[in-house]
Amino acid sequence: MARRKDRHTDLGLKEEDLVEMYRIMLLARYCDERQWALNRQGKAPFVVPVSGHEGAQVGSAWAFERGKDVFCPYYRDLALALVAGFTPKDVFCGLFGKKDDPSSGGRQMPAHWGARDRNIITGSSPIATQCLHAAGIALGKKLKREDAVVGTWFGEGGTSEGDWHGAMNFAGIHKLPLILVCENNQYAISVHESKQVAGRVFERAKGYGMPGVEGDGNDVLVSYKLTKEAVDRARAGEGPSLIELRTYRFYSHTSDDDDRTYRSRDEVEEWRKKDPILKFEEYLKGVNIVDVATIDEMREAAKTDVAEGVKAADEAELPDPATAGLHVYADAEVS
Ligand SMILES: Cc1ncc(C[n+]2csc(CCOP(=O)(O)OP(=O)(O)O)c2C)c(N)n1
Ligand SMILES: [Mg+2]
Repeated sequence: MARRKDRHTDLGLKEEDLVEMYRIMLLARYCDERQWALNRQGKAPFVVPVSGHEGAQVGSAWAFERGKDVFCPYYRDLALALVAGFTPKDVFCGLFGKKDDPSSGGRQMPAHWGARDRNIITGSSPIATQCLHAAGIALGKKLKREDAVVGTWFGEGGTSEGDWHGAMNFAGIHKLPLILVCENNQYAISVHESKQVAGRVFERAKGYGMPGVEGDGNDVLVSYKLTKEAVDRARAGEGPSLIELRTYRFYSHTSDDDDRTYRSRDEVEEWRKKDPILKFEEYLKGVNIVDVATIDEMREAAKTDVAEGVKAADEAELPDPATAGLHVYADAEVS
C-alpha cells in the first residue's frame, strides 16, 4: 500500500537508499562542523564548508552509478565525495595533509577531491576548469562507446567563466553524455547572483542545445529526480543536460572569508530554516522510515564515525619529505 507522501517509490528509491542518503548527509554535516572547529583551533589551515548543500550534492550524486560513471566535482563537494566513496578518515587526511589523503597524498590543498579508484577526477582551483575536463572525458567515453555518464558540479559563479561556456558548447554540439549540475547558493564569495547572471542559470542551456531544469536543491529527492532523469537520457545516447539546484551555504565561503560583510544574519537564519537535513527528516518521518528515536541514534552514530575519522587521520603519518617531487615531475624519483 502506498504510504502518505511517498515520493521515493515513484523515483525507484528503496528504503535502504533513503537511509543511506540520510546517513551520508549527516556525515557531511558533522565532518563540516568538526573541520570548522579544527580550523578555529589552529589545527586545519583551510576549510571549505559544505553545510546547506548536502541535499543538492547527495541527491544529484546518487543518480550516478558508482564504479562506472565519472565524477568531476568542485571544492564544496564534500558530501558528493562521501557518496562517491570517501570516508570521514579520507576527508580529514586531506584536511591535515596526511600521506593517506586519497586526493593527493597531502600535496594538494584540502577539498580538491580526487581518487582514481572511485572515478573522482581531481580539479584545479580556477573555477569551472573541471567542466572542461568533464567534457573531454565525456567525449572519450562516447568515442570508445563506453557505458558511462560524466557528471560535473560547480557554483553559479562558475557559470560566468569562459571555461564553463566552452564545456556547455562542446557538450551540446557533440551530444556528450555529460550532466552539468549547478549548486546555486546565490553567492560567489561576496558577489550576489544578481550581479553574476542577468537571466537564469538553467535557461542558458537553451543556447547550447540541451535541456535545462531547476529545482529546490535543499530537497534531496528533487535533486535526485532531476539528475536521474538527465542521467537516464545521457545513458540512452540523448546527450547532455544542465541542472540548477537552488540552495544556500550556511557558513562563510571558506574559513578565510567573513560573510558578515555581505550577508545579513536574518537572511542566513531564514535559509537555516530550510535546512536540507531537517527537510529530509520530515519526509522520512512522514513515510514512517524513521522516528525521533532512530534519528537520534543515527545522528549519534554519524558523530561517532566522524570523531573516529578525525582521530585516525590525526594519528596517521605525514608524507615522507623525500617523496615531495613524486607526481610533480614526470621523471622524479624518490631519493
Ligand atoms: C578563474 C577563477 N577566478 C576567481 C577565483 C576565486 N574564486 C574562488 S571560489 C570563487 C567563487 C565561486 O562561486 P560559485 O561558483 O558560486 O561557487 P560557491 O563557492 O558559491 O559554491 C571565486 C571567485 C578562482 N578560483 N578562479
Ligand atoms: Mg555560489
